[in-house]
Amino acid sequence: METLFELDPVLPNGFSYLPDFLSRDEEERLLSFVRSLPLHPMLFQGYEAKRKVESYGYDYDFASRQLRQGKPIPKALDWLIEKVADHLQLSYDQFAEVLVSEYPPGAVINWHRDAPPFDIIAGISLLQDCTFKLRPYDKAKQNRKAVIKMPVRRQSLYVIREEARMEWEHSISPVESTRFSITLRTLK
Ligand SMILES: O=C(O)CCC(=O)C(=O)O
Repeated sequence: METLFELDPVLPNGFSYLPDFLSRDEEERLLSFVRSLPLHPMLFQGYEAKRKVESYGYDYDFASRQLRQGKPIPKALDWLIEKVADHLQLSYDQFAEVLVSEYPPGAVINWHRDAPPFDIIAGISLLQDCTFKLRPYDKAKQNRKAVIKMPVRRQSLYVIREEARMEWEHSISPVESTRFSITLRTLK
């Protein structure tokens, strides 16, 4: 049975959530930057998703399953990377990939675990809240109904690592109006 935790979800180990990670001014600053980027539709296994993306630092190619060197990480994001690194007691340099995503109304991200080369994932939400879902990763498809749903607010930070990274998968339900996210990833 699906479970909706509105206030105090029992989250998997390794998943953490910090609402109000950004101030309204910081969010505005990031929004003007991401809106200026030439984002392109996400391609996955030959299909064009509704969401648009651009990756920096490294770029994981889902067709060849290879990590490629990507465009340089924009300097305009340095302060954000420093802020997340400070919060997680990591160094700036550990964040190897920055992915900017735009979810137009109705866009989703389907169930997945992140690509194998990546380790910690830190996600910052902009402009619009979303419903974030987690479920145990179960290749045998026995236990796929045990879904945790939680609201992830604009200006918040979530972090996925360890058990939540390896033994759980996540997805986002269709958004009602445009949402942007910036996800930072370390390498294994
Ligand atoms: O937009 C988000 O916060 C989720 C992004 C995500 O799951 C991904 O890029 O793999």
